[in-house]
Amino acid sequence: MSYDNILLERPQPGVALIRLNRPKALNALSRALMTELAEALGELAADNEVVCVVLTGNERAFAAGADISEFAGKSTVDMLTSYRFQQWRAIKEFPKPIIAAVSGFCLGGGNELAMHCDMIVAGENAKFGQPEINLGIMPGAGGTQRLTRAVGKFRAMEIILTGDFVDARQAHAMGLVNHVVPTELVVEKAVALAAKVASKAPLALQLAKESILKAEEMTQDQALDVERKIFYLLFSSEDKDEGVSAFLEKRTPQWKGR
Ligand code: DAK
Repeated sequence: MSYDNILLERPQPGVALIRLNRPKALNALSRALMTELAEALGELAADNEVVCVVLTGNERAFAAGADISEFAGKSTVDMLTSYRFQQWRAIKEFPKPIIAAVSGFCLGGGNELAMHCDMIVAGENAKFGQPEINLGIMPGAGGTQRLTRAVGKFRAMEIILTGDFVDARQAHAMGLVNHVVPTELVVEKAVALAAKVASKAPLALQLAKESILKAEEMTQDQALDVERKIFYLLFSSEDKDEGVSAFLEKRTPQWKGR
């Protein structure tokens, strides 16, 4: 499939790289871009050659938020009837591990998009924020929830209520970011991390991701129950037999994703 607002690459075996590509608008998440992103994720979810995905922007911006020009003149009913929740659902429900490689501005819906990912690698020039308050609105794609869970109530309050940005080191100290690297190395680092992830058993990766996300959605008892059952489920996979045999035979496992 070909896209106008994103670029799709295969930098390593098992790894797909999506670059948001509206540089003149700091990768603002227009409806067209979000539609393409959702389509690309659908394509990658179904592709057995892809085990892990990296999502990035460019050096100046990961994404500066929703495209504000699309908000002009819109009413509540316009938003309710036309805003495409399913585009965000494709990201929320993407089954494979996805790593955000963030340089420059990562704001509003851009930060919410990064927080939909499973890990965040930041360049030293990254700036994270939820500046919706300056537009007279508030985060609407999970910012009040995911940011609060990531950094805690008091820090989330300050970021969302002031609209101030935090830099990469501050975001790392808060637990929003996995790694901070020189800006020019952010994609390289994220792809290397993705390649490491992609070398593991694909089914186990997907089910571990699903189980980790339950920690945010369920009580601990419920989530422990889900974890145990998912763990048992993997005992019917060929990769479990292969992983255990390879360990016992002191050789590298050959995963099938089955
Ligand atoms: N939308 C549209 N265009 C944008 C943009 C945005 N978010 N951010 C930047 N641009 C455009 C600028 O208009 C400018 O275009 P030209 O004038 O050159 O044509 C170009 O990008 C360069 O920007 P600046 O000239 O402003 O560059 P600066 O370096 O001076 O400033 C900045 C960079 C990032 C600080 C500034 O551009 C800025 O403050 N941008 C807006 C950031 C912002 O407020 N973001 C939050 C938007 S609200 C939902 C899903 C998503 C959302 C909500 C609900 N549901 C599923 C329900 C998300 C909402 C939001 O993100």
